[in-house]
Amino acid sequence: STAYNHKTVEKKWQKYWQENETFKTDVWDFSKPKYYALDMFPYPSGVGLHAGHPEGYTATDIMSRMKRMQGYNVLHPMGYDSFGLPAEQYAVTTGNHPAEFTQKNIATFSKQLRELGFDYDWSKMIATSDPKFYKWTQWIFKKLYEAGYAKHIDMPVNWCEELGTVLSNDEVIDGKSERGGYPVVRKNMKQWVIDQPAFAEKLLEGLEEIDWPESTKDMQRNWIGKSTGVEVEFEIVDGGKFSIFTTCIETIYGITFMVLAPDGEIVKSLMDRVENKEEVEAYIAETAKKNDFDRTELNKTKSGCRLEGIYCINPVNGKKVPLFIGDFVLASYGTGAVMAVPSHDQRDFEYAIAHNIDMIQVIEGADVSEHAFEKQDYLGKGCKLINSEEFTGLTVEEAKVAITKKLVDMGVAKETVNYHFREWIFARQRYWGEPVPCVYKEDGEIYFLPDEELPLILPPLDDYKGKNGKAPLENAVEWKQYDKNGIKGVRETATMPGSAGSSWYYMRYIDPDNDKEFANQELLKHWMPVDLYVGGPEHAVGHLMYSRIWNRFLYDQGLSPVKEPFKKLVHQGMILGENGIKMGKRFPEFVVNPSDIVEEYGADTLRLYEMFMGPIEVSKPWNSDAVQGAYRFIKRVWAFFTDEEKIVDENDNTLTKIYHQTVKKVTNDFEELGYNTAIAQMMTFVNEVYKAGKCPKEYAENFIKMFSCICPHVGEEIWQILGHNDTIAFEKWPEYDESKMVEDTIKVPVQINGKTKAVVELPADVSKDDAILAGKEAIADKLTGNVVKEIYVPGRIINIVMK
Ligand code: ANZ
Repeated sequence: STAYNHKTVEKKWQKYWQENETFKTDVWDFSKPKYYALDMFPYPSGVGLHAGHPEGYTATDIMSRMKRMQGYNVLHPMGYDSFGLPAEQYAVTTGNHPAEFTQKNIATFSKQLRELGFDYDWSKMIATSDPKFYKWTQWIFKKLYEAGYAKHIDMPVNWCEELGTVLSNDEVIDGKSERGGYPVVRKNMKQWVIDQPAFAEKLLEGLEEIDWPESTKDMQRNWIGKSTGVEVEFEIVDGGKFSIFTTCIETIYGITFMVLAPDGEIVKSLMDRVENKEEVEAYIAETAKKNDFDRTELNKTKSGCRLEGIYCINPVNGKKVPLFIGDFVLASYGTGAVMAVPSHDQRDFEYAIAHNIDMIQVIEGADVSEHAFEKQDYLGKGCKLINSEEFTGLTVEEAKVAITKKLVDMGVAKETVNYHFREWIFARQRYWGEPVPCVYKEDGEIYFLPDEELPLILPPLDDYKGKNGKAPLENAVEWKQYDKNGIKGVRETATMPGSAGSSWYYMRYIDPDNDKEFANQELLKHWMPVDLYVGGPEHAVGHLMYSRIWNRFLYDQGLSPVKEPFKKLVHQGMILGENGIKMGKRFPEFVVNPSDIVEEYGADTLRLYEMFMGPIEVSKPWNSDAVQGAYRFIKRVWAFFTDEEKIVDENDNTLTKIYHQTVKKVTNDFEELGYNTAIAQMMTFVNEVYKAGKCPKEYAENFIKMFSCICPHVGEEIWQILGHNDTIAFEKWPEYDESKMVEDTIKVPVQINGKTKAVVELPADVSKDDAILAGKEAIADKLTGNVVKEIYVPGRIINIVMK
């Protein structure tokens, strides 16, 4: 055979696949079961692929190749999440349209991806910044608006007066703008948002039916932050009332003060009654400088002040309770007010110490002089109430029920659920995103463009930089004016966030050229959900939550056939530098460029190496020596299986057992994405084949089919050398026979009176008499007494009982 040359082999097969459209999926072919394998599509940055990309992409590639051989009609598409900041920055500095930069990068990425030999159906490539695509992003957003889930409402934002713009939390440092150091305040402004809490219950339920990592499901549950409790109304002395939300109603006799959110409505309504108005106003102004994150940080000092002269009444015992404000209470959560129980809530405890307020312990079981005795420490432990009138002596769990009932019967309480999950702010003051397709009419009403006017295309600008921090689209003075069919107004100039297109792109791949609907319903019914989705864990609560929301919305509208879009999810681990340090911008010396590896060793080596590094899910360091090891293994496979003399027609059964074991292990491991262990088994098989010196043709061919999923170029080439002239991609996946892989001998301990004296190797199907005979032979020199009993436990033990 000739020597292995990765360059000629890989070029040849990439050309073949492209010319023959080998991996083009006929989505209308419903005659086979479907399999939809999806990768998280990349942002086409200026630097091209990094070593982390091929890892997840190879994982789905192997799966899709196996599924194709198993008789599935496979959809494995690729595209680009192509709106975003780098392209916009390029446009600002060069004055060129960001689409130019984007297209150039897409071309580079696509070339690199083709060089890795993935089985993508390139005819279905999409890019979120393509108007043909974003027409439907706009259309779905309009649907969300019409259904009441997309809203234009007042939201607290970080406002910088000097820059005249809204800043994101990470652009604000210590109440000042990162750029320029100007003061930033929290201010209510009209924003486009999507009402995520409206989907909270459905999202929680949906998690039960999908095969996702438990840790990711937990992150989503925590993010949604469902909290069940009671809302209780408190009368204000001299008129008025307000409600609090608590998850610990059992502590109501321990209230010694109340805390209101400084920026909430309740405080506003009390302003003309407070005796220390100046102090209160100053504190409110102070609070406006902080974001929620700083406010709720656990170990910050609990600042605030009293609302002098204001009291409320505890409904369970009629006690007069003083009111305070404190920034740890958020206006946007629950009712924006809390009943403070310093003995049983650490934040209240610290606030009480700082403001010199009494404490009353109401749950027994710990000393509360240094620290609060909190619910995570008393729940479910049988702790009992004290200092709680008729509820004293009840367990916490009993008291929760009884006190709630009392308050509900009094007509001052109701059980409620809150979610920590907030509105998803859905607009940015940026150019390179989907324009929100609406107009603010002269009468102030919002008008969404009729479907015929979609896509609303981004107008090219002379200057892509927003003036005075305003949205860049404000520069499109003419475009901004709308006057059509009697509707006059100005267009929205904010654009959608990066996560808009990626929230539904997986449906578009199924029918990417459809200009009548976002995707044909019959096709969606056949192809959804995605069977396997692979991508980084950093998307656990962002993209993966947004996608579930958009899909669930479309499902509720009858436009998606499934409640959950991604049936099985797998996160790939990070590829670290040689010394275990995260690769990337901070450590450019450790960056491994996949194209360099492809050049030197070939894509098959890179694929094999990345899959052999360890389990997909874990992070692992790059190892250049192991890259060479992968290369050597391919050469070893090549040398044997392309050698005509070694591939034989007769089967002397030397390899039968290892062959069936290999087919079984590879099939099962592939199914679970256990590629490293599957490869280890293939290596064992190849060792055995070398030992045997020849290999039956059937085994050789079936081995190459499995091997070709990992190393498709060399797999195709060997397949051809074995005498085939068609692609290997649609060959039938090998089957294994359990009966052919049983061990033919067994090792059995031989005992005298229960103590092991020797071990004998016997045929697996040995008879009782033969086993005992062999056992006695092995210990003949020790058989000195009277044998009274001979026991054989098949396959396990031979025991000779002697006196
Ligand atoms: C009294 C109490 C006593 C509380 C006790 C806890 C322990 P989650 O689980 O996050 O829902 N809370 C309510 N609204 C708040 C707001 N807007 N800002 C800050 N804190 C708020 O937490 C609910 C608990 O957080 C509520 O139960 C309330 O304090 C506080 F021993 O009420 B608790």
